Parts: sequence; C-alpha cells; structure tokens
Amino acid sequence: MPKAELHIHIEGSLEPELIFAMAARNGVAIAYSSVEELRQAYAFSNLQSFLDIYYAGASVLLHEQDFHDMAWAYLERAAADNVVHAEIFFDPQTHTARGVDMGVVINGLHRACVEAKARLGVDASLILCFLRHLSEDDALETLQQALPYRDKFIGVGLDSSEVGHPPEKFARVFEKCRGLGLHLVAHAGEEGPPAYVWTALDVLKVERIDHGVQSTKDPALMKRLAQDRIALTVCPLSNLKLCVFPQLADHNIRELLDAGLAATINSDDPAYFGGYMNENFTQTFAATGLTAAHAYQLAKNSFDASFTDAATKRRYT
Ligand code: ES4
Ligand code: ZN
Repeated sequence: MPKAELHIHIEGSLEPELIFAMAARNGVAIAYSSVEELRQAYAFSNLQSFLDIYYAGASVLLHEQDFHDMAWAYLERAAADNVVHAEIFFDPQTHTARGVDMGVVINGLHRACVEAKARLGVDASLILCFLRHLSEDDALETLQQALPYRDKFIGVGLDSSEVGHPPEKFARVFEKCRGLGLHLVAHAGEEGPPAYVWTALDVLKVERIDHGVQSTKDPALMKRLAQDRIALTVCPLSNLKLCVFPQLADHNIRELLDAGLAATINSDDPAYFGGYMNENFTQTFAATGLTAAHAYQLAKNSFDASFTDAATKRRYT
C-alpha cells in the first residue's frame, strides 16, 4: 500500500551498525564496545530514558557526508516499505551545539532527499525541529542560522522532553516561522497532557499534532480535532517502547480513527523502536484488530495530512 510517512526523526533512523561505522571513520569515542552491546541498551522506561541514548548516538555525525548517508539509508528503507512521500524531522541543535555547522546538516540531508526522488521515486522534504528542553532564545538563534537554507526545508516542529516544556514556551519563534510561510507542527500529548495539544493548536497554530494520543482523555479536544480534521501522526511502536501504553493491544489508535480523527501511522525513531513503517502497520493491526477499511483510511489520511501538492494527493487517494 503506498503511503506517506509524516513523523520520522532522521537521527532516530541511525542504526547501530552505522553509528559504529561513523564513530570509526570520524574518530569519535562511544560508550559501548559493540553493536550488540549498544542494541542491548535499547530498553526504555519513558521518553527521557530514550532521548539520553538517542542524543549520544547522534554524536558520531560530523560531516555533510554523514548526514547524507544517514538520510539515504532511511530513504532506501522507506522505499522498500512503499513509502512514496516522507516529511523528515531533523534536530539541528543536537549538532550545532557540538560545533557542526548548520549548512553541513541541512546540505547533507537535502542532497539525500534530492537523490531519493531521482533514484527511488520517493518524494522527501525536511522539517526543522526545535528542542523544547532548550530556551526559546536558543530556538530563535537556530532559526536565524537556518534562514540561508530556507529553500531546503518546508516547515518547523517541536520535539524532545515534553513534560514541563509546554508549546506556549515557543510562541514567539512559531509566530516568526508562520510569517516566513513555513509549515508548523509540534509534538504534543505524547506523555504530556491534553492542555499541551490545545496550546499547540491555539497558541502555536500548528497544522498537525505529532503523537496526540493523550487527547482521548479530553472529549472537548477530541471534538475539536475531529471537526477541524487536525491530523495526528501516531507512532505505535514508539508508544509501546516508551511505555506510553503497556501493550500494543492497549493502544488507542482504533478509538482515534473510530472517533473520526485523521490519525496516521508512522515510525518515529525506527532504529530504536524496533520497526520501520510496515512493521508499525503489521504489528499494530495484529494487536488491535484494525480492519482493511482502517488500513485504507490510514493511508488516505497520510496523504491528506501531508504538505504535498493537490495533484500528488489526488494521485494516491
Ligand atoms: C522523539 Cl519519540 C520522541 N518524542 C519527542 N522527541 C523526540 N525526538 C526524537 N524522538
Ligand atoms: Zn517524534
């Protein structure tokens, strides 16, 4: 089934084998002695326990070619799962804080996106994410550094540690991005409360909510999301591995879809959470008893919610 992936952190697609290869070629020390030992450390209790190891993994990325190779590996893997359109998150502050130039990050990722269209038939674009555990001033400075590359990304997002860092902390920088004609998305309601989904919509004015699974706790919010067809980019295996739901069978994806919400299925950080797009679909369907009609709706939602042009949407829906 052709589909769009709307929630993938490119640094979360970095497989242990590539982490070790880049560590060796770049002379970067890592705290694990083998690929197996690193993979064994992938046992998480919540979002923060994952983020600590995710930022450590990203420390091997130094050169434009590293960013290119990481994105290319993801795009080849996505193509194998019949992902024909991908909107890819990247976390520039993780790299610029280590002295890597913004141009190195964006040019490397963008070159892989251009090649994906020509060689894989995958349409790929970039969304720059601000790290919400850092200050809004840091986000504003990051936006400034990215402006010379404005034509190489289509939007901005908000990720990292959610609880204690509500969307409204980033009101000014999102307002500025809106003025620049950038698309706006934000993680909200992954671990955080429905109130964060409300302020992502009403203060930041985002077009989609990343995760949003806590929304089922607030009937008025469910009504708003359904009425305005606000898409939720849901990531079932991520939610399982970060203990948002105890088991995949407990996931609320069916409740979201049956309430008329524009939910989609995505992989989030596939190298860490045990599966790319098709794995997310097959495991979720096996565990929750979703039907073929749900599968069609999920694929349709992914194109409808994407930032691609109307002709591409029509081709696939
Ligand atoms: C993330 Cl699963 C998740 N949540 C928030 N921020 C993130 N960055 C990378 N993966
Ligand atoms: Zn995410």
